[in-house]
Amino acid sequence: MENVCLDNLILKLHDVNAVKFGEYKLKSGMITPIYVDLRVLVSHPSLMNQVSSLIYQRAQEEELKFDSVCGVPYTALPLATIICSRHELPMLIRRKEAKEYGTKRMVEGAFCEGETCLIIEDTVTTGTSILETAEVLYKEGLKVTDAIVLMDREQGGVEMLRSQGIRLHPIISMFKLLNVLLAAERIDAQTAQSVRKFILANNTFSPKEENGHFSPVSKKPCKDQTQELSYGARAKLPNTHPLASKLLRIMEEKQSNLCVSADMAGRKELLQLADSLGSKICLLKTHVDILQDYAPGFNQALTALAEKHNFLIFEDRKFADIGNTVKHQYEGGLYKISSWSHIVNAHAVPGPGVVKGLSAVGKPLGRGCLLIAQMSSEGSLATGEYTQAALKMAKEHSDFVFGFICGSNISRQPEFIHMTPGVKMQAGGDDLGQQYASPEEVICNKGSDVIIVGRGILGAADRVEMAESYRKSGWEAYRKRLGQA
Ligand code: 5BU
Repeated sequence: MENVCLDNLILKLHDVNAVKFGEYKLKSGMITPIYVDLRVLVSHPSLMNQVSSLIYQRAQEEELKFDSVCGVPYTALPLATIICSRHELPMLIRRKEAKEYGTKRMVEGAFCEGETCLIIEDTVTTGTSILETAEVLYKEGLKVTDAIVLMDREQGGVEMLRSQGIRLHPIISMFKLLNVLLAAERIDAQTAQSVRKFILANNTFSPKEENGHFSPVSKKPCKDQTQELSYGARAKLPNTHPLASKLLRIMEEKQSNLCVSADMAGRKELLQLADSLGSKICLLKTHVDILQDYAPGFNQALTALAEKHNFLIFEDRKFADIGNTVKHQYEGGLYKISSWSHIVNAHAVPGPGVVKGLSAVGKPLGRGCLLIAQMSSEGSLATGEYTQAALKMAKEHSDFVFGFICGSNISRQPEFIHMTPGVKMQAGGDDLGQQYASPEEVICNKGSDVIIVGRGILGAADRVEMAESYRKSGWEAYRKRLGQA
């Protein structure tokens, strides 16, 4: 979506008083210094058209698959109408109250059980309006996997809906809106700052209250099984990165979606661990800079073990600098990471240059990269729009980026592999902000592909036995997701 186009829309929304600053009471009872009232849009046909186009464009960009469209009543109803009419898509209308007479249906329109409906909404604060609409649709046997919203107030709606199995795709976020209005001198810095403070202080969804992980325990039993491809089938897709294919094949062969995080200080101990757990894992994750006795021979020894036990090596280096610097950090220095680590990861924060720099070194060697789209630690800033930007960056560099570090399946593209750290049989966390979820939750409910386990295994009296239990739970959760268990 073009930035200029969005900036222009934001200014127009301000022109027509759809965005107001002052003191307003929301549906939830919260007093807010900014009010977004998109009901006025109906009086501005060109704006209605522009917004409808952006919503449809977003559905296309995300490659969403759906059979019908439903606008949350009332403001989004005419938007859905325009989209459906213009693109000849079937529309559904959700009734607010059941009819007193006749069919008593809560959803009007023709549909079949099992079909997927895309929800459209004008503004999201908590996400409950979308959830209410989804629940009405569920009762009729429909599925809801995605929703698109014009304006996300960034107060927890995305996270709340994700916890309920619905991906919310915002077009304008509150922070973006403030930046554009500030740059255009429509508001002063003090107003922008007070709204930002309000938004940050009033997040309506706290994952920690639920289970202290990236997002809370889903109340749904498991992801929709009909859309699931096996690891083996995903390995064969034409657009799957060769290294991702290799990893998916290893996972299928070894019946393991377990990555052990070998966070240890001694190289001998690390190599012993790799040898003893090698048969149970698809991936071994290292932090080479934790080693107190690193020596160049370590790389060869680890590579030999990876070959012996058929696992891949993932150096969790989290590159986060400009392209030119990461290129040198990846290739050179003491560790020469590119020479032995099949996979590395990078933060999206520097922009695409970080991927380009790493790719210049890694791609010719057949290496691959994961983008850190979310983190497991409490208070992580990698959420909402940032996660979406990481996703976009991955799609644009899929010749080198083949997946994500994330808390759940964020891309819906079976070519991408999703890996989740912060995994332990017992939920909870540590005293430095780590947050844990169980293998079942991560693989089955959240739809991630690989569990990354460190202390859950390293802290056990019998690491081999514990690794086997994690392998088993991760694999059972995957089979359950596929509908095979
Ligand atoms: P733990 O012992 O299972 O908590 O170790 C988790 C590992 O995963 C550890 O090496 C972290 O550096 C790594 N990690 C993480 O925990 N959370 C993240 O978001 C990312 C990496 Br990215």
